[in-house]
Amino acid sequence: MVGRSNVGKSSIIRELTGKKVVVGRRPGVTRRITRYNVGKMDIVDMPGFGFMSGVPRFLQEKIKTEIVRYLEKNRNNIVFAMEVVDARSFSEIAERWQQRGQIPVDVEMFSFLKELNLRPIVVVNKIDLIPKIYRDAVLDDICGKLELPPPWHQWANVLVPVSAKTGEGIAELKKIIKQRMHDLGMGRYLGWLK
Ligand SMILES: Nc1nc2c(ncn2[C@@H]2O[C@H](COP(=O)(O)OP(=O)(O)OP(=O)(O)O)[C@@H](O)[C@H]2O)c(=O)[nH]1
Ligand SMILES: [Mg+2]
Repeated sequence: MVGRSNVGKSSIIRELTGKKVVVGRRPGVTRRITRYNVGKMDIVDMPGFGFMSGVPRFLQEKIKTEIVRYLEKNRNNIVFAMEVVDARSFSEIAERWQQRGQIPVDVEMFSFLKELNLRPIVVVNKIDLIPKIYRDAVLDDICGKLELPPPWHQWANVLVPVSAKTGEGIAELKKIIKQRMHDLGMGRYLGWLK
């Protein structure tokens, strides 16, 4: 489970597993790579990359390097990755990076996950904060930035809007996870997912 700080990675793990996962209001709550055992598998909660309150910049860089190294080292043992983005702030932050001529860190991470063959699912969290009439536009925009040609509906097995707060979309996310696991012949390891 990767993504910028404060996007709701830990909250989603809590929703999926019912485990007591520490979440928090400020970016930088999860500071270490944390494994939650779910039967024969682990769900791995990563620290967020990008801004973290009270964490100096060099340490933020160090955390990003740590995440990249972990993914490279364990690529053969990772069934798939989930990259969480914040529905409300993703586009604005990405545009700020693009204006500076840089590739947004979450866009870079998405390519990296694909390169490593980790079949990333993009979980667009905090969808509760987007009024219903704007949701398609927001999701199309996120797709475009990730180089998945819109409309977003055609990526329904890659990108899923959810709210860890209201539970909206969690059933769809579970469906995608189940499908992936079945496709890989790993359906018997799904006991943890209700
Ligand atoms: N409105 C809303 N808030 C959410 C949602 N999911 C998480 N939050 C809130 O967002 C904040 C961050 O949640 P976390 O789950 O700790 O986020 P994280 O990505 O694990 O953060 P780090 O560990 O700091 O990288 C908390 O205050 C959550 O309650 C959501 O779907 N909607
Ligand atoms: Mg966390």
